[in-house]
Amino acid sequence: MPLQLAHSLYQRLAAVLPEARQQTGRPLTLTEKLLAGHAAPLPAMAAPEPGVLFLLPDRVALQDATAQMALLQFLQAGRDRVALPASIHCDHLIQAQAGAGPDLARGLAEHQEVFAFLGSAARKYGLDFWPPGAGIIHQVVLENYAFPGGLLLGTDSHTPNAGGLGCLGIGVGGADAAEVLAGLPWELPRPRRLGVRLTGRLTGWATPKDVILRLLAELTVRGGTHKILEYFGDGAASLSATGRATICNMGAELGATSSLFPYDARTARYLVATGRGELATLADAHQASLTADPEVLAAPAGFFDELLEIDLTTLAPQVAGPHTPDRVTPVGDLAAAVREHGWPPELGACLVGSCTNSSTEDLGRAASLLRQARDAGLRPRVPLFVAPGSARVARTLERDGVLAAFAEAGATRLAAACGPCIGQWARSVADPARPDSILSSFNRNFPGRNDGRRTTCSFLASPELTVAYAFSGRLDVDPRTAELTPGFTFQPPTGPELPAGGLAADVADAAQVVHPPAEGHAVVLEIAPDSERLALLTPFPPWDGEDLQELPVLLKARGKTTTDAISPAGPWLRFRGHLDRISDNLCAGALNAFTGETGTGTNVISGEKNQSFSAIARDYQRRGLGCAVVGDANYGEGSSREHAAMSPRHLGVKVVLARSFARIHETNLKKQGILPLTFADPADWEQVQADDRLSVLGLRELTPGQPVTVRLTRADGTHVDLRAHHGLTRRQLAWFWAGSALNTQRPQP
Ligand code: MIC
Ligand code: SF4
Repeated sequence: MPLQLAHSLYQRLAAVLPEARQQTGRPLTLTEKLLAGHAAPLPAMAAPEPGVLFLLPDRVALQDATAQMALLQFLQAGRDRVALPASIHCDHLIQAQAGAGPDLARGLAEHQEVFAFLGSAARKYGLDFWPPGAGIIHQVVLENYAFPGGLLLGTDSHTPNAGGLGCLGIGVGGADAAEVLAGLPWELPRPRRLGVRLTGRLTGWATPKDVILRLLAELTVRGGTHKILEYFGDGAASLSATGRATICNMGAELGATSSLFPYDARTARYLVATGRGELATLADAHQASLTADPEVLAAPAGFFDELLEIDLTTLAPQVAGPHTPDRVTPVGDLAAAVREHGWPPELGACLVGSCTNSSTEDLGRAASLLRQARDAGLRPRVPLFVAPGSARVARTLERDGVLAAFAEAGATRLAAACGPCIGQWARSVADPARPDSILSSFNRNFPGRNDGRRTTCSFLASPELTVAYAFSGRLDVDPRTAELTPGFTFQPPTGPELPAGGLAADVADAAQVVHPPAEGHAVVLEIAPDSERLALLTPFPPWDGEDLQELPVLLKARGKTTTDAISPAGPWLRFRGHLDRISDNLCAGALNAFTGETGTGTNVISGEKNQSFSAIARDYQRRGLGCAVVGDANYGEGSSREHAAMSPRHLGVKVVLARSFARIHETNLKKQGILPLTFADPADWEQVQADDRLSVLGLRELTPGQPVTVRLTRADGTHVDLRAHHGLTRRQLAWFWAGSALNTQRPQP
């Protein structure tokens, strides 16, 4: 299948690239080639719009926590089968507690209903199904589905992981996926091109994680918005395919649309190691289409909107955190930073795994440190956890004795799943009231994300450093240089790029993919009418044709408001298929600018204070009122979860007015029929007061590119008018009128 997809794509690239060069009048970057190779003929309903691309992806990947809503929306399109190859991966729902075996058994029993629904939908509509234990979506995609030059959409923000293989991976909300699965082209504002030239070689303790942490320090969590990062140069060529995947994966933390490495011998080596030698041979024959044109590589400045350069030789290992991935400190400065900021120096846990850093190379190199420590008679000072990225990685590492090194060190082996990375962690702590620090090789560290405690200081680093710190046990003791026992200091980690015998081919039965039958008509969709986990969707009502008038402000959020704050995960993942139930978590982690509280506010109609936002919104709804949310900068940063747009929509939020938005969240709001507006002058955020009523005027005249007026009516009846921007294209305007994007696709009765 991937071979066939690749074959037809390479033919298409050969046909369209000369034309694309002619159109632009210059040589092409790799990003431009892949966008041109996937351009859709314009859909009949939309004339060309400046700056908007319509693309035909090659594949779609869904993970269990987002697949439920994506499929519930797909059902509404009334199709018999998905229109393109797609897969479902069960990885987010397994909670880490006692270790892989018991955790998987418990998870299977606890979420049986959801897995049965997803499995039946996969068989009925023609998707591959990867059961719990098979691995984390992005690792399984890298091993099986990603191919050089491909375009892959995934209902998860770390889908760009596939860029490690030269495959353009883009994270989307479930509504986007549902449309693409129903055969529609996918719409993307034309991204800006950010070139990153890598020179030199990584040395000592520096790893690919440090490349992306360096970029996070420089660009921040907003710096990649609406950009595709394209890496090249001899430094890029020196990195392994899985190391490249780490860098592309965490491009999501920059807010980037995607990240991409060119196809070369190292990509081929990974394809061969994962049993796809034929694909490598095919890609070799088309290498010119799968890398930037030589003129671009020779003089990149003229071909990218922005260009950065990193000399890998100068990179030192770094640690990010707490609370945000762009707060980056070189390890050498960490002890001083810990003292200066008063972060808890004691580490409560060290965790290796997640979709970012759980390859055979990562865990093999980390294990080299475990062996050094063992030989010196050392034991980790803090609980150490290890989660291989997939069953296949786990099997390979078992074969090669790597997991034995972790076991010898007393590490708890977790299932090949997301686990503590998404708050699926029954963490036992001696004193829950006492904040501590944890260190992981994950990609996100927002407050409350890992163990549900907002006070835990979560730090991120490479798997190698994470393991080394387990032996110093403290953030203020540099494990690279400290004498951890008389006469012993660590030597830098070492390990093979790929296992000598390739990745193990035979995976235990339970962790194998289930391919769908050729025909799914007779398959019954498993969804109980009285389920508390799954509920069929009722379409959102269309716009009533009126301006939004005098809406109470449900929340004015101050500071970083991630999707983890708008729709927390952890225990709430239970209700990802039940819109009404999950809406009880609405904005439970958002900081209320009026009161300084987190997750609660004042009902301005009844005057009741300290109410949860869901209770307030439900009360306004009972009174027949809608409401508005006011957000700060980069509102909706973090994940692709569309629950952060669907829950507000379900509870009556009509408009979100923010200083700026993260890309996926803004699209999710549009898709679900909420109006996302940005202040023309970001300083106007300050103007919004607790008892203001917010109106949006002139909605009938809403036009792409034209500003709108937001009126704040004060308690004393006076008003202030502000200018705001909406980013709706013509096609997206139709979503707003219809009440949601899906309403425009629904078969009419
Ligand atoms: C995440 O890392 O935040 C998640 C959980 O993988 C999300 C998807 C989700 O919320 O289900 C993401 O990154 O898109
Ligand atoms: Fe899973 Fe964490 Fe990766 Fe999200 S970031 S897909 S929760 S491992």
